[in-house]
Amino acid sequence: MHRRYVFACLALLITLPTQAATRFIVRFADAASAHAATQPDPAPSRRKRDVDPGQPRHVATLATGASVFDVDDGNPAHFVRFPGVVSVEEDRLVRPLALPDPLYGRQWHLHDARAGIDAEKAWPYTQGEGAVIAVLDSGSTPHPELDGQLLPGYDFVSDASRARDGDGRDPDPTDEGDWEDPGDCGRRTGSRSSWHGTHVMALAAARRGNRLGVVGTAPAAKLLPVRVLATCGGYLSDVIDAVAWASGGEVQGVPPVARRADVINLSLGVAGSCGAALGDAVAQARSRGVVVVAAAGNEGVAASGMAPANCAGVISVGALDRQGWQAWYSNHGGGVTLAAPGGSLSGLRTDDMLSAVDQGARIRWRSVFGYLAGTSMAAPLVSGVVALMRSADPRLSADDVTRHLVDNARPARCPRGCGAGLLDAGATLDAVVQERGGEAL
Ligand SMILES: [Ca+2]
Ligand SMILES: [Ca+2]
Repeated sequence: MHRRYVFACLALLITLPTQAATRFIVRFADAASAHAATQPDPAPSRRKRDVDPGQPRHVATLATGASVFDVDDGNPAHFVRFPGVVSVEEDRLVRPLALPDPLYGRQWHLHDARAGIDAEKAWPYTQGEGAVIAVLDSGSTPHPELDGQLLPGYDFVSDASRARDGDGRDPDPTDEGDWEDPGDCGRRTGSRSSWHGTHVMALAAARRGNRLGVVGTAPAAKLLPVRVLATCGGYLSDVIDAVAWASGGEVQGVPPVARRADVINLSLGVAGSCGAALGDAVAQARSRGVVVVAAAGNEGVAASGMAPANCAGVISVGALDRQGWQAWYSNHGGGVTLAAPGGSLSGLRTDDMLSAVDQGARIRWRSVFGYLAGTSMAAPLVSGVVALMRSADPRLSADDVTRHLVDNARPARCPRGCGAGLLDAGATLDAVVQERGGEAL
């Protein structure tokens, strides 16, 4: 199954016909012969073309002086009519040599015709080159899918008692595990470490073509890992400072970010109003041109009651299931900007979202892949598409980004409301490129 998808994707990247060869590269003995062969027929005759389908048509002259011709019936014998021909060879199709990512076929959220975001239509334009996605989350783990993807991030967890790295803020955003023992955080039962930040980051920008695992929505974008969540969550004050820092603002005691993010992903939330301080941080980020994306929440209630999804100017993302319908757990209503695949959470894991995680139940053990579901998984798909958009047109404002995402979303079955519907990477990138003027990247 996945092989078929991978090949479909390669065909898109190449966008050349694969049937019988009709193009030839021809070398001539001298410039005069080449010139004679590549000049158009001074008296083109429709009747002549009718009886001579093999008339080579000049396509291009190459830097080496050789010429490229199209021949309708693919027969190189037609070149005998040209004087001074030295060699005729087929213009062969060259393919990318990277091997496919073996788990790509299971990433229905990227390519399923009904429930996916149609990423394969967006990738020929760009895979996110030059764009930066800040992921404010539990931090990153060493994982081959993130090798070369991570910019120097920061640990904004100020409370050493829950940070598990023995201190407050520091330049190492590594996830130390967020497992809970029974009784922690006021909960009776314990839980395993989630490696939530790694999963979210790989959904946004896992490496593509590395013969390993999964593919991110914007696989050539860079990730800025910012740790704000630890055991029992994280303080809003740390999130506020992290939004400021990732968007290029000054934060006391923290060196400025080397490259400000194009988009900030917030797969986190708390019930209640946005609040003035968080609202200020979001407004300042947007004033610097940074797009802020937040998960709408998993409580099955109105998204308008969940911060930061309800902060003014934030793109609030609801979740759809494997069938492309509103996920049962997703927050909903007028507070949702649009929706993206988040997994069914039905017990059938393959209907959830596959991404990179660590296998450790408490501390890091080894890099693996695993399924999670939630609006936390939907948001990074939107953030990834924002990176594609910014890569295609860095001049897009935060409002332009929202408008394109909304205008190009697909209708989704959301009886309780999921904003504009299903995120559509292909249609959105089509629109961005068209508005840019259609010039090549
Ligand atoms: Ca620390
Ligand atoms: Ca990969």
